[in-house]
Amino acid sequence: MDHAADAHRTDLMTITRHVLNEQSKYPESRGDFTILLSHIVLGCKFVCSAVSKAGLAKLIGLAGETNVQGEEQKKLDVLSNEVFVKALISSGRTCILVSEEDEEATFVEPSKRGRYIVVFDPLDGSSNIDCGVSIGTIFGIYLVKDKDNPTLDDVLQPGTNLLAAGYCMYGSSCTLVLSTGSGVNGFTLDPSLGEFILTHPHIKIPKKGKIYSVNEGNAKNWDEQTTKFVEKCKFPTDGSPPKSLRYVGSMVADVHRTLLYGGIFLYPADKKSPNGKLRVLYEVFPMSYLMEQAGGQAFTSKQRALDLVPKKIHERSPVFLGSYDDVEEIKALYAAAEENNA
Ligand code: FDP
Repeated sequence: MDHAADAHRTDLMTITRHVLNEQSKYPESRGDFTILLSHIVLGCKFVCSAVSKAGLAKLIGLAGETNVQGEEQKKLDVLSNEVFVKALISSGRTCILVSEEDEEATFVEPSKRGRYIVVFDPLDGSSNIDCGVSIGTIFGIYLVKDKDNPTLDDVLQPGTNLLAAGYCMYGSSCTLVLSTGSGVNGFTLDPSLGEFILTHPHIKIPKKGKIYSVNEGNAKNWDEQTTKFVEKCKFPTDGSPPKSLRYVGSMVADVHRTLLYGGIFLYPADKKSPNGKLRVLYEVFPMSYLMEQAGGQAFTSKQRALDLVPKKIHERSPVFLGSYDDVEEIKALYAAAEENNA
């Protein structure tokens, strides 16, 4: 028996303990962020449980509604959204919520208002629900300027203003990855304890990866730079071996693998979708923030992704994110094209 390992295991770093430790570095902190996070964690635990029981509980199936992006909403999306909205409002720490499922931002009534803005996609990767493939929740947290007078402008901030971001992946295990601005940590839900335990401290993305992740079915509509980049992944000209292709079609799963193994995830613009598919506030920003915090990069084809200033809450943007060197390559292709056009 490995007593040393067991002894180690008796000192469990739960996500709450971790955030409290972080908070203690700021003496002026009043614990509001820890309270907010515990409500997000509650939402994640609920969704995790609902996802794992979905087949049994016959939760799968259309709810008969269509969301703002014109996609059919599944019951689990509806349920997850309701749970997160209620958990966030009841935390008493939020003032504006932006959810992928709701057309308008939710302004929390004054009696329940706090300082934080939460942007989130309660259940991302919905096309994978019915077949039981990994899906996830993505969230980003901002501070409001004036709690007594919150406006939509408070939400339309660049990603560089994020205070924290994370995602929870409902896969073979339930993993919550979080950054509060000083690195990235991963926590795995121990179902017997009902607690997220720190299992992936200080995640650093490899500087260069061996995997690219993209929906190649869209290739005929890509621009020249994306086409060239993917061609180089398959037929490298520098003597390196070709990269492997992995694409789940759930952003959380594809980004999680990219974060741990390295490589690049891309959802570029194409002729049919000139702004790409992914939403700036609750997909591109949180994932770009995590990538940068882990030592990687995120690029839109024009600029650093976190520098975008969205004009609408459901705005979309192309994105290339992952290992530093891999993103550097696609940046170079766009820079060269710009030079040629100048
Ligand atoms: P989904 O449509 O299944 O909800 O933005 C949502 C998203 O999934 C992402 O999770 C995923 O990365 C992407 O769309 C997949 O899009 P494609 O099916 O066009 O590849």
